[in-house]
Amino acid sequence: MGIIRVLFLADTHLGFDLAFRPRIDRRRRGPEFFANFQRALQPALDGRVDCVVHGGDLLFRSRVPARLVGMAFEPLKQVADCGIPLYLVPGNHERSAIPHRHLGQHPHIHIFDSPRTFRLQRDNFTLALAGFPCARQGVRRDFLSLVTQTGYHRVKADIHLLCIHQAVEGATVGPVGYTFRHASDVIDASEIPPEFSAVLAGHIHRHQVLTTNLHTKALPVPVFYPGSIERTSFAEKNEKKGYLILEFELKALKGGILRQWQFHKLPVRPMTQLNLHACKMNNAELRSWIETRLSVLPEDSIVKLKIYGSISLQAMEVLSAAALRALAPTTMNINAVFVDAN
Ligand SMILES: [Mn+2]
Repeated sequence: MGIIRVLFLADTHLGFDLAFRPRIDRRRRGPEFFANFQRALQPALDGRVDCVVHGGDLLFRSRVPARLVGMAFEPLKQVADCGIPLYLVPGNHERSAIPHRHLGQHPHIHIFDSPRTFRLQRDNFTLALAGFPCARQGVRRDFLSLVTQTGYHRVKADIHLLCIHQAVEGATVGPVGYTFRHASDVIDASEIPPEFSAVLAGHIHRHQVLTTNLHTKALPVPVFYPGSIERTSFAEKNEKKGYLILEFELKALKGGILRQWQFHKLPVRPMTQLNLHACKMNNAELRSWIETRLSVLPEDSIVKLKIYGSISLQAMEVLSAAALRALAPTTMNINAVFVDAN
């Protein structure tokens, strides 16, 4: 009967390191987020999917200039102009509501501004997308009530999807793989109603697919996290980044099933952390230590310089933000963190 393709991206954090009136001249990471955003939407612009879901955190924070919101909606409107509907879940960084909402006004852009279900009707299939804006407190307690409020059970469709911006138990983050478990802000995965074919979730920045609960028992519904489109912190420094395309197959009698899915990688810049024990070094030694370490890194690296020990005022001639920028190639980003500063 046919295939339905859904492009799913999330956590674009547009506005991250983007200065409209920069006071200092340095490489900004902001344009890289926009570039990956555009790349992720390309399959939709090429007409290779039936709809796009954005899992939330479109923007990097809630108080933003209207200009940024306009820039963020621009590529989404290009997609919508092709007749491909777009569904957006407001995330926690949007404080669960999209700022300057009117800038995203478009007949094919649909925002889960409250628990609701959107219906996508095509010649040979009906897709129902249920969702609710990020619940910032007590989602474990309220999950089933929020899902019921979407009214999904009253919508007849071949495929039902649940779109959220939350942590689901079993999801992992960080360099040592911290696992979300039983906290009040974590969804109990066994509560997901089996009528859904998949959960499309934003919020967790590491790409992952949850298919079992914490006791390795199969989940009623798989939970898909595409992850963020760029690395937003050093906790993500080893993570690949990208977006998902999910394919659902329509069967004549049984409705739809998830047929396959694919993670599509996006380019990211290398991230490196350097640990500097600075207290016994004079300025010449500090400078030479940093120059030597930077010289072996890829030129477009994002570098965190972690500095241990107490730092003399004099050493700041080498370790100030401006001095470090002068030591690094202009293609790098370098930031110092003073571990023992008081
Ligand atoms: Mn996020």
